[in-house]
Amino acid sequence: MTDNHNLYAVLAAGFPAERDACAIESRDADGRPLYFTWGDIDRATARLANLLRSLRLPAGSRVAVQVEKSPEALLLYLATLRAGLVYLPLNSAYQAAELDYFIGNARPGLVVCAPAARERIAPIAAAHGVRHLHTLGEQREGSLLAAAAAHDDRFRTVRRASGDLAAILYTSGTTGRSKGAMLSHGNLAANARTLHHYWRWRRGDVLLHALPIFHVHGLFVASHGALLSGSKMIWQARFDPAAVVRELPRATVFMGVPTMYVRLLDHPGFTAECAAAMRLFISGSAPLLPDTFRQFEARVGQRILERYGMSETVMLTSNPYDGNRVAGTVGLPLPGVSVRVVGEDGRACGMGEIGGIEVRGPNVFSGYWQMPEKTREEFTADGWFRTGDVGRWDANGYLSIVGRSKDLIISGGYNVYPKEIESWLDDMPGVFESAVIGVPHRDFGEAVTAVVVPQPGASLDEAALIAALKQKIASFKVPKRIHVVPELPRNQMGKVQKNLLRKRFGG
Ligand code: MLC
Ligand code: AMP
Repeated sequence: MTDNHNLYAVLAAGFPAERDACAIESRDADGRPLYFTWGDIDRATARLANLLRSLRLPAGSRVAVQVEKSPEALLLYLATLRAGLVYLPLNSAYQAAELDYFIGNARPGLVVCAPAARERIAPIAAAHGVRHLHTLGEQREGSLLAAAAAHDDRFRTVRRASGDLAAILYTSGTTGRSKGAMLSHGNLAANARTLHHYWRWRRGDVLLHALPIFHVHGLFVASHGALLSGSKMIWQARFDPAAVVRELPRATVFMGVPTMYVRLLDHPGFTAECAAAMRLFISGSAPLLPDTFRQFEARVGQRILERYGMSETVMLTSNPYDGNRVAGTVGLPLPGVSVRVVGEDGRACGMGEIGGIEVRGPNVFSGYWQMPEKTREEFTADGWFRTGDVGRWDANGYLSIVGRSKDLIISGGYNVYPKEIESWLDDMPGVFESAVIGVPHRDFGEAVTAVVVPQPGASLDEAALIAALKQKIASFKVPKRIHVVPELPRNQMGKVQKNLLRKRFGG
């Protein structure tokens, strides 16, 4: 046990004594294996942390990172923790306008981007007064590692208090722009320790890591689990069902979003035999359809463990490790996490009643970056965080998520905020107004779909609108279909009736 609350120190306490054992196994561009030992993690993060220290950034400075997934990207995250700075991961699909907002809002001291994006990002960073810019490519290229190589490979991990900020994760609200959820070293450590026990992480586990590392799921839940238990990760830069099937016989734990399970089940090589060494498949970030749960059990002979969480809170509930894993539920509150379901009258709901899910615990974030009012709005007077999800308890105390009070679409595990897409569409020439909805989709769970009304006399072309949006925003946010209609259905209050649009265009 360490008395330094720096999350890196907490994780490193779990590293094995055999420093030459493999911690991360990945592949280079030609498919040749690359191995990183626990000693390599210590030395590489020390070099990077020394480089960060040499920049003399003020305490609490943000390090904004938009790079493709690589072992070095994970090392940069760990080094940022080690140096006592604040990590700010950005989805690699974000485009200039999106980056301009995040960088302008967070005002990082350092931006790290892909070498190919340097020209595009440098002016944005400069416009917001960012003093330092480095590049990091998928194959170790770029200025960051070159600069770090000149630094000492020993570093005393900076002391941090439990409440000190470790990371900011941007997540959108129902109105307005994205908000940066501020997570402390203590928030992340509490959740990592809880999941370590709850999911029975053990030495000798092998995590097959195929998730992106710019969101909670891949960066925290998956990586922290393996690091804290001193377990090896097989690192895949992107999710490819064939590559997962190839490596699964050597793995014991896999985490994925429901889309990944749907795609694995579509792969003929995904069989009980190839999963024979696996002890745990975990799903989260979006609802796992009971049908997928059942197909998976029939094929593999194991039940997927579904859990529930969010950027502001990390993990909240989980189906049990040993007990019954129930399709269509997200299980029980994790130890130390309090969850209540609250009706419109403000009273706690009993079994079977539907209400808003509110949570409290050491894992819950302290607020949104520089948005005290938004923070106040999302917490109740007695300190519970309103998740914006709507749920129901069953007779055994399992929680089901039955909807969302926030207008949010979850597509393949990525959140898309209709309001944001509507404002981009409304700015397009010839568009009078728009409504964006999620419709059921076999692969992505929900597909972003837009319904637009042309300005009088204008004619709109679906393909041209989609192509124009792709120039502006991350392509996972771009509607898969855009329907042109003469007018949007409205209720007496003038509010667009999205339920009618979902009925009409959801089929
Ligand atoms: C990719 N595309 C998507 C998409 N992902 N479209 C809608 N929804 C998505 N999720 C689009 C691309 O824009 C591109 O469009 C085309 O599909 C192919 O892109 P790709 O990069 O080849 O896609 P692919 O690798 O197949 O990605 C699918 C995926 C990925 C499921 C592997 O979406 C993914 O990794 N999802 C996981 C997200 C995640 O980690 N969420 C955790 C959030 S944390 P085009 O038109 O350009 O060809 C959280 C808290 C919690 O929610 O509880 O965990
Ligand atoms: P994010 O803001 O990206 O962290 O996404 C968090 C949201 O994902 C939650 O508020 C839920 O709406 C959703 N979510 C996460 N896990 C699950 C799950 N197992 N089932 C249903 N929704 C989930």
